[in-house]
Amino acid sequence: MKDDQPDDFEKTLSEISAGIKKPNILICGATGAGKSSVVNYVFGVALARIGHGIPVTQGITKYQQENTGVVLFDTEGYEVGTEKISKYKANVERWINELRDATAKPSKENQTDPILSHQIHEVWYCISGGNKRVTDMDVDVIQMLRAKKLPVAVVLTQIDNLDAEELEAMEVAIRNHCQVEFFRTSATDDPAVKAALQDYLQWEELIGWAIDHLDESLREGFISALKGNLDAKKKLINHKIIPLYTSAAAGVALTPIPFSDAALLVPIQIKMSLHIMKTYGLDQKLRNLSSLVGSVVVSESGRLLAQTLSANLFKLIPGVGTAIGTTVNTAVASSFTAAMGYAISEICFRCATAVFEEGKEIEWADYFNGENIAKLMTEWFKVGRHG
Ligand SMILES: Nc1nc2c(ncn2[C@@H]2O[C@H](COP(=O)(O)OP(=O)(O)O)[C@@H](O)[C@H]2O)c(=O)[nH]1
Ligand SMILES: [Mg+2]
Repeated sequence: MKDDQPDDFEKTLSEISAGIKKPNILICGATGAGKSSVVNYVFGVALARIGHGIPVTQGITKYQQENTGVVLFDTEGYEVGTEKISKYKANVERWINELRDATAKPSKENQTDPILSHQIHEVWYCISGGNKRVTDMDVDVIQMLRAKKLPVAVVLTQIDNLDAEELEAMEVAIRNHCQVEFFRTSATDDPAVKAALQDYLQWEELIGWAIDHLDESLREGFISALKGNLDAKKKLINHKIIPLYTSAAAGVALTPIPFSDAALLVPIQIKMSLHIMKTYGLDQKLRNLSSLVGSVVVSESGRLLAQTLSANLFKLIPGVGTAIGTTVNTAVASSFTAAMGYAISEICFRCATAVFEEGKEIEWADYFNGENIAKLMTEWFKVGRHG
């Protein structure tokens, strides 16, 4: 392997990031409503860590990281009973109007993709259970946002501060006055409180709402930015990401290529593998992981192809045809790449489960190796592609 390859993997990873469109999410609510806690719970602490934000206008801070798939706009909020209350609504409204004007008149910096980069795609409006009430101000701001045709969800936060009756009263108030969907949450990390609230918490429903209200083109960014949610990530990988690369692989073999040229598929497989790894958030966990994953693909791809051939696995794929003896055709190229994608996704899923959900320290090379990839690829050829 050349010395400069690890840098190439980093570069590929940056290219992947650059190709992912990011939704802009506006986080509203009073000071202390729990906005930062919601963001940390859903996306992980790294995104909203103090000091990372850039003020975009008075009272609104933008949180964006190159390798994270969402852009968050955190509003400073308002303290109940101060003159900031009236300023808050005016501020947010003015800023949304300015964004829309900028979108309507493409300028130098937004000409590439004005619609996507210069508007708010959805609003999460936090109302704290700690305050035990929905204020006129909340209702007012929510109605203003709805009038602008923005998708708005109320995040009813800190429900651990409410008894059943108080919760019911707040829900009635939100239903009657806000007329938007709402989701009950608590960011408490007390296991006993969490267990007691289990039937009430709606984090998953909030995330489902958030995905449903984003344009298809923005969903990958959102899902990849989520903390955990490994099943949603796996689904995205299987249905959206791997197919991009199997098509690319098929394209390379439109005119069947000799087996000796199968290395032409390797760059596609490397990019696919890094894309999968990134979607599970593993790139943020370990910088060197990209070179490990990349170099395993580089060194194993040829051997995996030979093994797949000698085990007659391609025969299980319709459309492989008679050319199998000497050349890689589109069916071979795409099924081989799909099988590898499945294998890498399974391995990354297991790593992510161990690292993020079980808090384990793992030896990456125990997971990422030719033997594990081969085993899972065989599984794909035999059963996986049917499920
Ligand atoms: N009991 C409880 N406290 C919370 C919860 N979420 C946030 N808090 C606390 O409420 C305060 C304000 O939260 P923060 O997320 O900073 O609110 P922000 O000002 O809207 O960003 C902090 O002291 C948090 O620790 C929750 O779900 N339950
Ligand atoms: Mg905050």
